[in-house]
Amino acid sequence: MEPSLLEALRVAARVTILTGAGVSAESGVPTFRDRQIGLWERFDAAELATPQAYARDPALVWGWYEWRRAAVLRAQPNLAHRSIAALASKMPAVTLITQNVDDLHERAGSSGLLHLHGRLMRPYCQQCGQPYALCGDVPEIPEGGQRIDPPRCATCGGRVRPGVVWFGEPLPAEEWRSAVLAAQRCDAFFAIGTSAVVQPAASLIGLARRAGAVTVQINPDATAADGVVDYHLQGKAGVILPALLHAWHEILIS
Ligand code: BV8
Ligand code: ZN
Repeated sequence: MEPSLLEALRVAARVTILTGAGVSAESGVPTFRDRQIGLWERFDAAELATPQAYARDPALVWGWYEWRRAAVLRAQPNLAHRSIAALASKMPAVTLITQNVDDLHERAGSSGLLHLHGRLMRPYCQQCGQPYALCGDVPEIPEGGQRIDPPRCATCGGRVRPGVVWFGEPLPAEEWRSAVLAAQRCDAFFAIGTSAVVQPAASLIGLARRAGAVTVQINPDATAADGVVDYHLQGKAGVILPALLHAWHEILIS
C-alpha cells in the first residue's frame, strides 16, 4: 500500500464509497459485463434493462429479474461487503453509494446507503406506483431461465415492474442529490468494482477528484476511470479491502 495513500487516509475525516457489480462478483452474482446465459444469451444486459424491452416482452424481462433475484437470494455477502460495513462502523462519516440493485450491502450490515439504480427487492406497480410484496422464498427458475408473466397490482390491476432504474430513466432525485453532495464533501473517494461506464453514477469519481478528495479505485481490471483516479489498487475487492482496512487501522491506532 503506497505510503502517500495511507498518509492521506490517516487524515481523512469523511469517506465516500461508490460500489458497482464487481463487489457482488465474489458472492457469485454475475456482473453486468458478464455474458448472459440461457434464454437471455442473445441479449446484452443493457438491452434488457430498458422500458422498451419490458414493454416489448414483459415475461422475458420479468423472468430475467426473477432469475437474478433468485441468484441474489442464494448468495451471501462477501468480504468486500463486510469490509465496507466494518469501515463504516469504525469511521463516523462514511457515505456508501451503490449502483447495485441487490441487497448484499444491507445483509452485510451496511445501512443508509444510497441506491442510485433502484432495488431488485422493491418492485412496484407501473400504473399506480403501489409497492408489490414479493414472497420471500427463492423463485424456482430453471438454469437456462424462463419467461414469467409479471404479477398484477392488487390495488389497480396494473402490471408490476422491477424496482430498478432502467437505461433512459432518471435516477431517484433524492439519492442522486445526496450522492453528489457526498462526492463533493469527502476527503477520500473509493470506486470499488465498477467499470465506470454507466452515467451519471461514474461522473461522481471526477466530481470528488475536482473537489479535492484523494480518489482510489479497487478493481482487477482497467476501467473508464483509469485516467481520473489518483490510485488504482489492482485486484479483487474481497482481497484488497480487508488488507486496506488492516493497514488503515494500524495507522489510525499508531
Ligand atoms: C439517465 C439497474 C437520463 C438495472 C442499471 C442513450 C440513451 C439514454 C441514456 C444514455 C444514452 N447514452 C448514455 C446514456 C446514459 C445511460 C448510460 O450510462 N449508458 C451507458 C451504457 C453508456 N445512463 C442512463 O440511462 C441512466 N439514466 O441517464 O437518465 C434522464 C434524465 C432525466 C430524464 C430522463 C432521463 C440510468 C442508468 C442506470 C441503468 N441501470 N442498473 C439493472 O440492474 O437491471 S446500470 C447497471 O450497470 C447496474 O446497476 C450496474 O451496477 C451498472 C454499472 O455497471 P458496473 O456496476 O460498473 O458493473 P459492470 O459489470 O459494468 O463492471 C463490473 C466491474 O467490476 C468491472 O470493472 C470488473 O472488472 C469489476 N470486478 C469484477 N470482479 C471484481 C471486480 N471488482 C472488484 N472485485 C472483484 N472481485
Ligand atoms: Zn397499481
